[in-house]
Amino acid sequence: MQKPHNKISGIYAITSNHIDIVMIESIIVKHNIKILQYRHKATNAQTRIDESIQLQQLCSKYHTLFIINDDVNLAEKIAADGVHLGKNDDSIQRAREQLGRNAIIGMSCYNDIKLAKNAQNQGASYVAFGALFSSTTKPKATKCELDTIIQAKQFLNIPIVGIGGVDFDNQQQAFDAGCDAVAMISALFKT
Ligand code: TZP
Ligand code: MG
Repeated sequence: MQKPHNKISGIYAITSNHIDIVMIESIIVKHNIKILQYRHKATNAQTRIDESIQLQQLCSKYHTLFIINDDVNLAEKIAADGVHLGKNDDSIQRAREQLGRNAIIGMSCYNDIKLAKNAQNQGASYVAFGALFSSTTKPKATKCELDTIIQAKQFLNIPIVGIGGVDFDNQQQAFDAGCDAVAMISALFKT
């Protein structure tokens, strides 16, 4: 089994739909971001390639892990550090075959401990639970109680990422429950 990655800690930055490289760079520096995910729900294929290459270069400058949301083919194409999968995306096994043993593969587990157990068994590098708090970015996201994190922590040995409405005021509650990292979109990018 791979060793848990020590860069999956602290604030896990996820891009909003508007990519501003100068602003993202200042956030990486200010918050010592060790992992950044490119999440873009609307852009066309070429823009996704162009933006992800720019972000990849930025992340390598700061030794920040660079993860692509949903799209295993894009992650492979630009040689990102990994991919983040949800329930409608490729399987962990499929992503692992395509990206190789060193790729970071994250899995959304919503509020489902069984899903997290399976993800760990299938070789996920980390799991994400959420939404921990109410999220303006994804208002219809499944709600996940902090107690689910406390329970999940007892048997997971891969890092746990908390997501959904996490900001600088409530992040400590997520860390206290057992999150290794907290993912933020609006708290970082929507000022
Ligand atoms: N999954 C659950 S909530 C969410 C995702 C992708 C959005 C998180 O964004 P924000 O702005 O940090 O609540
Ligand atoms: Mg997804």
